[in-house]
Amino acid sequence: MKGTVLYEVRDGVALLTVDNPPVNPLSDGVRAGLYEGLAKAEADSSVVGVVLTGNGRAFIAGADISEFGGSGEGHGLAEVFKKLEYCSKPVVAAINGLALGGGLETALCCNYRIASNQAFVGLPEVNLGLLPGAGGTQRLPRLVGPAEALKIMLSGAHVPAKKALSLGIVDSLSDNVVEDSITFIKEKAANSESHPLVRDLNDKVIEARGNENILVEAQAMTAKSRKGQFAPGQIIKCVEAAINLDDFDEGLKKETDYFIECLVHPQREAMIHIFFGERAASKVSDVPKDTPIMDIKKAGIIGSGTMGGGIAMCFANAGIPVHIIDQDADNLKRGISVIEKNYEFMVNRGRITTEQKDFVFGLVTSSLDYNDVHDCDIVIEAVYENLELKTKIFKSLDEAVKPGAILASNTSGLDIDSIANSTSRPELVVGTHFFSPANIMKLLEVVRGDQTSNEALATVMSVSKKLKKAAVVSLNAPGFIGNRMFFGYTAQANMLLLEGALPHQVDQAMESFGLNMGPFRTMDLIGLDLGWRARKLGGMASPLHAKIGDELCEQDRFGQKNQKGYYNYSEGSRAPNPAPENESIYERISSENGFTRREISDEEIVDRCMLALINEGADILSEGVAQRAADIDVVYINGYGFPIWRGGPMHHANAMGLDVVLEKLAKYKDLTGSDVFAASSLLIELAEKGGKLTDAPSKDDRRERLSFEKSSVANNF
Ligand code: 3H9
Repeated sequence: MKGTVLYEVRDGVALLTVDNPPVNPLSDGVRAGLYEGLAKAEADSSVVGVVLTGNGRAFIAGADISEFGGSGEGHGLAEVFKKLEYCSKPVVAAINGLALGGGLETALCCNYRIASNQAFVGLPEVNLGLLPGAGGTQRLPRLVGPAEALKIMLSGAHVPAKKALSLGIVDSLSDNVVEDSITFIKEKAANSESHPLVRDLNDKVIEARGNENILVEAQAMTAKSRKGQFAPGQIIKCVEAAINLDDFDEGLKKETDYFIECLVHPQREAMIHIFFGERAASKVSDVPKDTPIMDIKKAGIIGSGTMGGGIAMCFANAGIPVHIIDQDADNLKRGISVIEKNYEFMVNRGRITTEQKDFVFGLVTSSLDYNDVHDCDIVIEAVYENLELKTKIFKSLDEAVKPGAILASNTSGLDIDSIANSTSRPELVVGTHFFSPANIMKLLEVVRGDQTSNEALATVMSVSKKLKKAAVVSLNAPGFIGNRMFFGYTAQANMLLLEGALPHQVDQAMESFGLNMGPFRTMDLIGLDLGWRARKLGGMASPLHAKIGDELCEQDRFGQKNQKGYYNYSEGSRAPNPAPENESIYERISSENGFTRREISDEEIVDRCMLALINEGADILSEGVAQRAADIDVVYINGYGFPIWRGGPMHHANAMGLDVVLEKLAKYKDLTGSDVFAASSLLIELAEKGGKLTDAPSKDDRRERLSFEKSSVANNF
């Protein structure tokens, strides 16, 4: 059994402390401990009341997520909550830290709730494709009103203690939560005959009856932010039941039915795969757990452009002082003012207070001299992609920055080993590929060079957690993980265009599949001219898939940057408008390259774009560039707008079945004759065993097997 509940009697009060490190989920041992602890307190006539708290930083972080999909042994949560709610002695939840999901639901079954000033509460089940299935959807609306409860449940937000108090989720705050709760419950036991139960507080739900707006607004709130997700609609139906049903237990039954529908829905498995995947990605299989971590007290950034400024904000937001260097005074001034404007925007939107803005912006300093980053523990170079320039900068940094500090490059595809070899400390050089806008996008690809030390890697992984990034380690190989897959995906979209599909058809098909943005809108956003210019400079011919894009550039159509690319754009707007004038170009280039344009179905579009991702992902895995299949999914979801509810390309392949993936690859290889659809050997190997991509064997020899061929991704961007 996992976890336990410590029991002691202090001053006539039973103190039940949930002990299931690190965050006290309600595993089978905890459920048993709670049930038995409550029974013991009830049976002990010297006990007048019960205090329920948690050990360490959490009160209770929810149901044990690893148990979902299993058989669910021992006491069920409903049984434990019934025991708690109908305990013959008054119970106060002493919320010492995080009370999330089933954790907050536990507290809502107690008569009273006192929270520490540092606590957070919330019902984030929606992020796992679930709903609060242990009474949360029925009790929270009774405490805070249906509209507010819907906001909390549909956003999955962690509500800070002060706000929880103002909303009425907790009754009071304390700096000494356990001791104060003991005193409080003794006093209540002595002076009150009855003790409140949230289930009996009906005023707020009755008041909402007949007010259609509450549910309509909730639907509107999720239509965009949780597009394609199943659980939000289920949550709304639960709250509708809370509003309209007179009998609380009837509402609970509805909640259970809707919860089970979520539990068996494939989105739940996909989203929990990503929850554990993000946590697994932060662990590097061959870096021992006890590897020393360097203390990062100050960071330096080279370059004050969009990326440099965004990365600086990440450090400042994490409370780490950051110094920005630029060689050009005007650029630096502009860059710093962009950072200030970003923070002002956040204040205006109510995301941070003016005091918080002053604090974080106060952590950002700047100058023109490399020597001013000499005392930084990590320096991240964020200038434009040019190996020669980066190598030069690293030479200067190596001289200017104190020994022992990490030097990182924010490159999206250049060879980290070449950069590292220009310094006297290659073991301290690492790639940190942030995604734009760096202060918002969650993905961070951490590129491990040939000589990067375990300490440097472990330190960067640890600091990335402070920066609230989903960090994934990639070996130093062309395109790393994300851009290598993206290359194959956009190339496939371009092949579909050559064969007869139109950009808006491809985009609509992929957006209906769940992507935030279809490939042609994305290419217009990035700029069509990057690859075209690189090819021109290098005297290279356009590869087949780039023929149309290059021709558009020849006609001065570079994408959003000059308001015309695959689409047309109005001044100041990112909304794509049709570009019928391009159609004759598509027809001409198709015919020049021997294609007879044909009708292409949405199914073929989605299949071919997805297969390009899956097949490349399988190669990335078999080469050991990514440690595990879930890492690739974490990259794609956090950096490329892939829908979380599909669990990432690798999970999607597993869900389809690898035998089906192979059949489809064979079909499209026959149809197109393209090697893109020649199945990866790993897919064949795993399909033969009836396995999944998550079963891919680890590669011990992976670091020897790779070489960096700079040319292979240069063509795409
Ligand atoms: C629920 O409650 C359903 C009910 O309504 C109805 C039931 C009928 N279970 O994230 P961290 C592990 S659904 C199992 O690195 P942090 C995590 O995997 C649940 N394990 O720490 C990791 O393990 P490892 C609703 C869990 O400080 C370790 O704990 N609750 C759970 O950055 C440390 O986690 C949620 O959705 C769990 N519930 O963040 C909350 N939670 O060391 C989910 C964590 O082996 N959890 N672990 O990698 C979180 O959001 C974050 O973990 C938390 C701490 C904010 C708590």
